[in-house]
Amino acid sequence: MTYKSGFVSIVGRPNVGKSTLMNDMVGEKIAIMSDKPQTTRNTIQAVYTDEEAQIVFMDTPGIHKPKNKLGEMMVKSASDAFKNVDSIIFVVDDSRTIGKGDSLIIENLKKTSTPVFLVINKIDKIDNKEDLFEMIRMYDDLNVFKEIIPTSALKGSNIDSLIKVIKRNLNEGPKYFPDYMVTDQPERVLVSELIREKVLHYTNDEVPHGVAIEIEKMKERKGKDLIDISAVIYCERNSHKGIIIGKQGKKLKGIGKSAREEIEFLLGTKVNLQIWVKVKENWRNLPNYISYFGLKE
Ligand code: GDP
Ligand code: MG
Ligand code: K
Repeated sequence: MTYKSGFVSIVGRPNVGKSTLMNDMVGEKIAIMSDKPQTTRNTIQAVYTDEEAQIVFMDTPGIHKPKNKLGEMMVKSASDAFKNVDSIIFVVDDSRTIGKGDSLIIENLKKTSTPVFLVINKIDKIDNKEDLFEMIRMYDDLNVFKEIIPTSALKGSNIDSLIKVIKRNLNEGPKYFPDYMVTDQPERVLVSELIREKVLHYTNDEVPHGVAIEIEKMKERKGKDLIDISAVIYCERNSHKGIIIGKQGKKLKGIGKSAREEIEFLLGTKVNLQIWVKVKENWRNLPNYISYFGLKE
C-alpha cells in the first residue's frame, strides 16, 4: 500500500464552523495544532496522520478574513490563492440561501483548477430532511463542487465521511511530519523534513545513519514576502560531510536549490535558504535530540 499525503485548505465565512470541524477531524489523531495568528501567507494549522495518509490543513490568506478583504480577494486570482493546496474544503452553514459572502467565495472557487468539496455544516439545525436535499440540489447546480458532504461539527456527525473524501483525493506522497509529533512550529518541522529528504535523495543513501537537520533561524523579513532560513545538516563523519557537499560544493547546491523550491511552493512565499554542514559524532545520542525535533517519545 502506498502512503498518501497532501495539503488542504478550509475556507468559508466566519462562524460556519471551520475551527470546530478541523478540531473534530484532527481530534485524537492530533499531531500538530498551530494557534498562530494568520499572516500574509499560507500557514499550517493542523496535521492529521493515520496509517494510510497525512493531511496538512493550511490557512489560506484572504479568505479567512473576508471583512475588508473581499475586494482584495476578488482582485487576487483564485489560482494564486489556492495553487499550493491539493484540495479545498468550502464550508457553509444551514442557511437555506446563498448569501453575498458565500457568492463571492464561490466566484473565486470557480476559477481554480484545484478540486473543491462542499461541506454543509450545522445539519443538526435542519429539522426537515427535504430542506437538506433542497440545499444539496441548489449547491450541486452550481457545478463547482466535486462532492458535497453534510456534517454537524458540533455533534461530530459524518466527520469520518469527510476524512474519507479528503483521503480518497490525495496523491501518493511522503509523511511530511513524524508520528506523534507535538509542536507549535509545524513549519520548522516541515522545512527540516524537506531538507532531510533532499539530502537522502542527493546522496543516494551513501551517508550511513542519515543526518539530522536543525533549523537555526526561520524569520519573515519585515515588509517583504520573503523568509530567511538558515539550516544545519549534522552528519557523523568528515567523510560524510564530503559526500554531502560534493565536488566544488555541487551536491550541497543541488540540495539547497531543490529544498528551497519546494519550501517556497509549500509556504507560498520566497525563501532565502542558507545551509551549513557540520560534523557531530553520535548526534543520535544527544539527550536533547528528541525534544529538539519536537518528538514526544
Ligand atoms: P469558524 O469561525 O468558521 O471557525 O466557526 P467556529 O468553529 O468557531 O464555530 C462558530 C460557532 O458555531 C460556534 O459557536 C460553534 O460551536 C458553532 N458550531 C460549529 N459547528 C456547528 C454545528 O455543526 N452545529 C451547530 N449547531 N453549531 C455549530
Ligand atoms: Mg475559526
Ligand atoms: K499563497
